Amino acid sequence: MAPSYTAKDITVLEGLEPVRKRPGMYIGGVGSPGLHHLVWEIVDNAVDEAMNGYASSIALTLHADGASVTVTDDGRGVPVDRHAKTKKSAMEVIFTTLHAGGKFEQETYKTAGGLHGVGASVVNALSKEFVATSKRDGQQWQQRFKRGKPTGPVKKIGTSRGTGTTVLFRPDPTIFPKVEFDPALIGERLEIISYLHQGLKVTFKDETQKTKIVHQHNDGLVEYLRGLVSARSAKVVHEAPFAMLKDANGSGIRIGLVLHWTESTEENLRSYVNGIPTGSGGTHENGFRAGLGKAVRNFIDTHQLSPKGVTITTEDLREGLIGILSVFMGSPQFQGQTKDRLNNPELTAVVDSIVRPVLEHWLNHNRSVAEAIVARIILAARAREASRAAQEQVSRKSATSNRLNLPGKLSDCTRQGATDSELFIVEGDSAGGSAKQGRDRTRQAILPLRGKVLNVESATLTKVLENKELSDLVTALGCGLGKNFDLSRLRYERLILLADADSDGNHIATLLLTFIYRHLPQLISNGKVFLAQPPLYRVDIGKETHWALDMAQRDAIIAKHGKPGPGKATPEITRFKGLGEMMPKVLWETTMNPKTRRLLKVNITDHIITDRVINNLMGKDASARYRFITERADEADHLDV
Ligand code: TSJ
Repeated sequence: MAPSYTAKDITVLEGLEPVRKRPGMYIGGVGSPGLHHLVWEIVDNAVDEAMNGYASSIALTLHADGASVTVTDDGRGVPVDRHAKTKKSAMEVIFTTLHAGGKFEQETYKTAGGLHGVGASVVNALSKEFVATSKRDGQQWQQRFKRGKPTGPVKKIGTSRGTGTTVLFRPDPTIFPKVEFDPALIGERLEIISYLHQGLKVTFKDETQKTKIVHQHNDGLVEYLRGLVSARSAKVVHEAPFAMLKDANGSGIRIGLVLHWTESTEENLRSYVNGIPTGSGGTHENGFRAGLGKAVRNFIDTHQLSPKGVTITTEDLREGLIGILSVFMGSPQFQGQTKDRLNNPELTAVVDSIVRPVLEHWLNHNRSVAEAIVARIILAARAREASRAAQEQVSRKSATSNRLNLPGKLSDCTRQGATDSELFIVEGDSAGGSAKQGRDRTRQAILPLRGKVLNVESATLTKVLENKELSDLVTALGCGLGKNFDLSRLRYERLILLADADSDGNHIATLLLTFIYRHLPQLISNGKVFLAQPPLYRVDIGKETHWALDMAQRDAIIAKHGKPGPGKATPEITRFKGLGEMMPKVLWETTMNPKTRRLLKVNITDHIITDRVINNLMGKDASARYRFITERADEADHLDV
């Protein structure tokens, strides 16, 4: 039978059923990123109201159950008036109508509804409870929904003084396997929003931890940049940063850019489009780079500052440069696997043509600053020439699969290829010996560390590579580092740090994690780095020895044994002294055997916060640092290997 479509069918198609059927198409998946996508969607709607000039304050409450969120703004309040024909209120239409095609179903997508959002109706569809409240014209209006369906009409629930919108939602556990919001992730995002939208008051009330934070930055990007610069504790090349906030005439595009050159050897540029991080860059970043290059080169040429004997590359211009680029525009198109690269071709020329003259003007009107920056750039060019040899040597070593070039103290695994293989970094000789004997030699390699690991926080890359322990580690990993990093050459599937559970062990693990975080961050972001969990207690009962990972296990062992009495020995508890005292077999059973061990996966959510914390902690109390890093480690109990 031929299908006959009626108006009723079309309504169904525009309803929210497709969202519940295929949530992944709209929010990218039903795991943690998808779950948090719901929060970003609602927050973005409130931020839009502020961007349009109607709201000055937004607030998010994460409720004590960790599974529901309320977002409020002091804007105009969503409209509630009834549509003459449909008899439905505007509020109901907003929250029950699907606005656009799914965000993740096309390679590129255009925005609809909010600035980048899939629409609040998607959040409604995926929530087992959704309550919208609008304060306007002196009244308070409210409508409730379950799984996208209204449970009643919009109701007047009282009077109100101010205006604004409040949305409470509780994601549907039949859609999301785990409904548990991450306060750290939400807090970081809200903090960044407060910088990108200068002046906006952003409140985060976290009832799971009974905390409340208010962010408000009247100097927006400049304050954000100041935080990044001091977090890196890098010496600055000039005092006042470059700052620009400009509307591109007639295009509705607004560009914010702040720059500060430092003596650090790295470049650190963060970019955003409509407040969304663009970690993979894109056309706006390309435009910035082009504009920067032209402005600086023009300045160098005009004032005849060109150095003799070296050519300045575009990378030299940006060495030590810390910057933030924030673009607001009408219809951003995002591309790439994680949709974090801007793809609108027109943006390159727009950003270039705005940045170049403003930057050139700034350089010409701040001559001493400009000359300091140029000196920094020339230094970068000379240092690049000088350090190239050192770096090439290391990457040549690590690039080759020739085993003869591997460090002498590495006990490699016998099976070749990264699949299923693990590299254990073990501190100390005796522990290294136990690990070597206890391991599964086909797939577990051991690299003992004997010398002193360098505190890399303030060291240059060249200095880092002179450190034997670290250069051995880089060689064993095989993936190179810095500009020569190549994940596909990593020789192991996992890198596992195995250190004593005491303060010395913590210290070494911290230094190694800091090194990895600074110079091999891709290992962390790709989930390759783990901390082994050696037992904390040894329980001797008569002739038997048991090991416990924590107090609960220790107490369980004692309870199982029963009360000491005639013919029953008293359990003797010793706090674990060090890996060296463990027999290889015990080390295998408790710490290395994939079937019985417990690993912590190292997982760093956002770099601004982590940068700041690591810098604050380095050089102070080592155990505090270690606690910070491991508190941020995710449990990885059930690794199927
Ligand atoms: F995501 C969301 F839709 F649920 C949501 C929207 C959540 C939150 C916390 C706030 C908002 C929101 C929407 N805040 N402000 C608005 N504004 C409007 O929807 C609005 C208000 C007035 C008028 C008007 O023409 O009078 C038009 C609009 C679109």
